[in-house]
Amino acid sequence: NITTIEQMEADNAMLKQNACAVCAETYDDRVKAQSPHCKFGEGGICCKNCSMGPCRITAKAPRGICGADAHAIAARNYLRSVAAGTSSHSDHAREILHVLRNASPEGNYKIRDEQKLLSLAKEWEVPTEGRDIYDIARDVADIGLMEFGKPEGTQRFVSRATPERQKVWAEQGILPRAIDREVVTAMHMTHMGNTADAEFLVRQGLRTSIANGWGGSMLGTEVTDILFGTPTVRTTEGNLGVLEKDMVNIVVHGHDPVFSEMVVTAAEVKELTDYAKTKGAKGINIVGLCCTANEVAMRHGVRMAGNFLQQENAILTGVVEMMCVDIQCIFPALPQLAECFHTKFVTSSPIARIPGATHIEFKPETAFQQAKDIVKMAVDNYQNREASKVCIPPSKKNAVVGYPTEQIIKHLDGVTNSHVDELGSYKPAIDAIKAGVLRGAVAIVGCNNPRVRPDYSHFEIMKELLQNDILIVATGCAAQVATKAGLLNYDAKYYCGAGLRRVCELVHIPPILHMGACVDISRMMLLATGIAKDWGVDTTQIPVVGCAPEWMSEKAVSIANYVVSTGLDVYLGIEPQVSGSAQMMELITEGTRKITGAGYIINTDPHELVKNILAGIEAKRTALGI
Ligand code: BF8
Ligand code: SF4
Repeated sequence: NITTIEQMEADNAMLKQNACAVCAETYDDRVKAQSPHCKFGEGGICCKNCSMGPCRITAKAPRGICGADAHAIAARNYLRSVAAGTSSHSDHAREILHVLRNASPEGNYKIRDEQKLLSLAKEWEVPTEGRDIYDIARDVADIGLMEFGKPEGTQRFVSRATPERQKVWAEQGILPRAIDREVVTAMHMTHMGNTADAEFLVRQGLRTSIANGWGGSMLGTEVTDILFGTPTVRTTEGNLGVLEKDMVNIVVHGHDPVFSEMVVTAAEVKELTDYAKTKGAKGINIVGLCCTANEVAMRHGVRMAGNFLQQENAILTGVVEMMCVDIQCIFPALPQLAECFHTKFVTSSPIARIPGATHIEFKPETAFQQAKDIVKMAVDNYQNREASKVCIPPSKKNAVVGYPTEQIIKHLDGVTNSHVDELGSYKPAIDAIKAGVLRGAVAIVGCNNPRVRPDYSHFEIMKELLQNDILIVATGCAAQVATKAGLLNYDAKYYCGAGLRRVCELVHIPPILHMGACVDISRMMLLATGIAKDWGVDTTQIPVVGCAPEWMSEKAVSIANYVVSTGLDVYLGIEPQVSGSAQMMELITEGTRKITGAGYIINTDPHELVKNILAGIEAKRTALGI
């Protein structure tokens, strides 16, 4: 029994009424106000990189004042998106590396996965013998931080890719140097008067993106696991129904677990839960939104209130005592909306300051005390809730989450005949693909987006792929669509084709594996790489592809580029903003194939996109002779 898209939309409509009742504006009002969208922006052919402009390309004016044409302008804008996306994931990782560097047994942050730290230390040749774990952590953090600005060499994690991939990157001149170097080079290349040849801008986009996927994001994932524990399989719930009528509800929203982990810990302090009871509440209910939800669900089973386009809806329930946010994907509209209710809106990072918010700058040295103060503030706000404004949609679903590569391998080991086969390999999955029981796998990732019917594309694509015996791995807001639908369940096997169902039963997994937040798409790159290595081929040969049905952010542009760089095709349900240049459309769909062996396939109709995906997977199978 899955929640249909119509049910989800009925919940939204109910909350919209709540918004109207308090005269609050929501994103759909602003979509109307912004429609129709600017055609120049949509096509990527508006340039304001210098003050001779802005210049817009038309049939009458095919060049900007400096002479840049549509191709140069669209490519420069596109590369700037990749640079911004790479910066976001990488700066997030850098913050966490600083926390690791200062971790101590007496401090607020400790090391929860020593094994993972030791294996990274080994990979980076940091001495471990007889050393204190925190000294090792400091050395590892220092090396990690050097990945951002080292004067020579390439990203260390590149050595984790298949040998064929490393060769491609080297031969094509897209091996990423220091992370900051690639971002700065991208900004430099796009400054007025530099590169105007679209192909070279696209190449730098690939290189900058690898500095994300095989640099910043991978560092972020590794260090988050070291500090907060590598996720394990656990059960939780998702959708707005996880908000509780008689509890103090705190929503943690954003991406950086350094903040949310501490809030989750503080909410468990007895003194505070007792305090909540003195205020008439049954307890404290922490729930997550966006990627923060994925992070805390995978490590603590904290329930997930929803994805990107539900951030306003959470406040519209009227039962959120506090929404506290860290970085990325936070609507600047939220403080104003919170004012229509009793909700306190708290920002915590200098990276994301929003007018109207209460700003409490979160510092690792004082983190626990600050988190306790924040939770207390929420508890104190419980008495201000207005009964007449309360409206919680009942919808919620059980979800099984927490499948990093370590857990996938563990499950596969469970079905391996350990007398004959080696443990710790993807071989059972490869055998199932070779036998055709599984046709392949698709990584479904990314946001939801009001440019299309929100969540619908995800939902349709997921259902159809499952029916066609395609295993799905999911992260980010896409994973939360699966959660809301009820597809992250063992029972979801009933929506699968016979082959996939058998695999789910044998390995004891749901047909959609929740691999985490968007930084954790790095885990997906390691998964594809592990499969390719155990198969004895390159990543570009295996029947595994990426799909972002409703992507919206610059992070997503960077991700799509590094997935393509890794040799995996990316199926997009939203068109990148380069359509004003035929050359750019050709470069992103076909041109990159000559560089990395992969490219985009774009189709805004989800049913057509599924057909494209299935054809792509079958073509890979045929090429492999299976
Ligand atoms: O990094 S999927 S809306 S929350 S950008 Fe944002 Fe998109 Fe959601 Fe996470 Ni990813
Ligand atoms: Fe116009 Fe060229 Fe300046 Fe862009 S860089 S605004 S195209 S003159």
